[in-house]
This record gives sequence, structure tokens and C-alpha cells, in this order.
Amino acid sequence: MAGRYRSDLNWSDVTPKADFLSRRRLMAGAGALAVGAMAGPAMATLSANGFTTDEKPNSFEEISGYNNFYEFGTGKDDPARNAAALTIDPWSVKIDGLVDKPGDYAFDDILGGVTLEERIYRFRCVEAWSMVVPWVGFELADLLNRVGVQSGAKYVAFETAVRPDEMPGISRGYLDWPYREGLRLDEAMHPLTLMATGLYDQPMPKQNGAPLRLVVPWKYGFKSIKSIVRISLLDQEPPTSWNMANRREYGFYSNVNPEVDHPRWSQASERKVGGGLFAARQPTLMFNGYEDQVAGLYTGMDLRQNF
Ligand SMILES: Nc1nc2c(c(=O)[nH]1)N[C@H]1C(S)=C(S)[C@@H](COP(=O)(O)O)O[C@H]1N2
Ligand SMILES: [Mo]
Repeated sequence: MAGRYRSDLNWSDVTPKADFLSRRRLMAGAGALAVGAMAGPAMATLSANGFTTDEKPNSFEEISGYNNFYEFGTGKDDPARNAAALTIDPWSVKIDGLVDKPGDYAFDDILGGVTLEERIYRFRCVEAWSMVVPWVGFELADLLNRVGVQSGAKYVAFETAVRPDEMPGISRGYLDWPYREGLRLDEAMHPLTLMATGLYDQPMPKQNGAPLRLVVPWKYGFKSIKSIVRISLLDQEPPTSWNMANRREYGFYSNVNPEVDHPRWSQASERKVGGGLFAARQPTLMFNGYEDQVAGLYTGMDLRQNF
């Protein structure tokens, strides 16, 4: 795993940020996992490869206090207020469709076969606010390779838990539940695509999508589906929640693109959460700053048509 990123960097090149990481035990929902031995050097190499941003992360309080998770309400502070009711133990994920080893996988078993690492990613909501988040997680590709993706698979679909008793937003019908998202298989297999289980040195806060959520840093935040209970490998593009709700405003791809405005607002700039009332907006970057890594996935595609 770490070997894929090995370069000639050595310990003396490690930034203070990586040093901060190496001192911590990164927590995963079910138990603590010591990754200190690999975290420092691996992080340095990741930075060198452009996976981890040097921008200052938002605070834990900002990241876990300003959320979109409509199952718990539509206010930015509703998830933090209401998500405590979500039971995440036990938790299992159904993996089905075009895979060699379909089944209901316990969260602990999923964690057993992967390497957790930290990725500090920019996060850009379609509503034009942004954050920088130090996620802990593993590459979705690692999980997909473990279950064996069959040759006919072209897309991956994801679903969030639906728990009317624990999620006050479900009965309000804001969306057609379950919350659904999807990726093309090559997007899902891209090394930037993360299954996140925590942030900072904490297990994933429930309002951020415990115990397991997707993070696709070059796409608008709504693609990064939370509290996942099902992953399906399909031969066709799956229906996705925001696209079903309004296909003119929310495309299947939803790559961050400052040149393609939302029908109701500009996507050219963004407000970084926590910047204060008078902070200047910052320019939004093509593919949210991950252009070098992901532009090749879309060669020959019209990004205005396939928005
Ligand atoms: N199940 C589910 N996943 C979801 C959402 C949601 O309402 N329900 N909101 C999305 C949106 S619009 C954004 S911007 C991000 C917010 O993630 P955060 O609260 O961790 O910042 O979660 C995404 N994933
Ligand atoms: Mo969002």
C-alpha cells in the first residue's frame, strides 16, 4: 500500500503536519489502529504526489458543527444536534451486483483488510462553501479489489442507511430516500477516492457520516455520501439522489468546475467555512485543485454537457 507512494523522501523531509500525524493513533470506528510506523513517511510521499493539501485544515469543531446530512434535517447545525441518535454498532455494508464475493460485510471485517491513512483534502460543497478536512480512511479501490469487481461492471452505486426512528429528516421527505450516489468505475478506483472512517484523531463523527462515508475530493460535496450501508457494482449508470431531485441543477458527474455555474449561482469562487464575516472569497479551482490527478478521467468529454 504505502509502497505505491514510496519516493526518495526521508524522515528529514517530513513536514510538521506529518510529524503531528505520526504521533497519533488514528482511530477507526471499532477500535484504535496504530499507523504511526507508516504515517510519517507515507504522508511525506503523499504530499509529494499532491494527494494531501498543504492548506490549513479547518478545526474539528468547524468540520463537525457545520454539516449537510438531510436525514437529520436541512439546517447546518441539525446534523450535529440530531445525529447522536444514530446507532452505528453493529454496522454492516451489503456489497452486491457484479462482484465475485457479494455479501453483508461487518464494518470490523472491512477495516480488517485495509490500511488506514490520513488524507488532507479540500472539500467543496455545491452551495459554494468549502473546508479543508484531515480525513482518515482507506482507498475505495482496496475494498473493491478485495471483493473482486467483475469485468462487466462499469459503475458503483452507494446507499445511505434509512432509519426513520433515528433520523428525523426521513419523515420530512426532503429527498427520495435512501440517499443514493454513484461513480463511474474508473472514478471509484482512482487513488484519491477515499472511504473515510474518521477525521483528525477521532472516529467519524455521526454528523459527518459515521461509521463509513465516501470522499471524492474533486467532486461537489453531495457526491460524498454518508453512513453507507450498500455498495453495488453495476453495468449502468445508477440513479442518484440530487440528480433525481433536479437533473438540470445536479449532474451525475458534478466535478467541481469554476467555469460551469450552477443555474442559480456562480461556481467561480467559494467561502471557506470559519474565515469570518469579512474574509475574502477564494477562487474555486478546476476539479477542486485535483486537475493534475483526475483530468485524464474525462479526456474527450464535454464538461458542460456532462456536468
Ligand atoms: N446520506 C447523505 N450524505 C450526504 C448528504 C446528505 O444529506 N445525506 N449531504 C451531502 C452534501 S450536500 C455535502 S456538502 C456533504 C457534507 O459533508 P460534511 O457534513 O461532512 O461536510 O455530505 C454529502 N453527503
Ligand atoms: Mo453539499
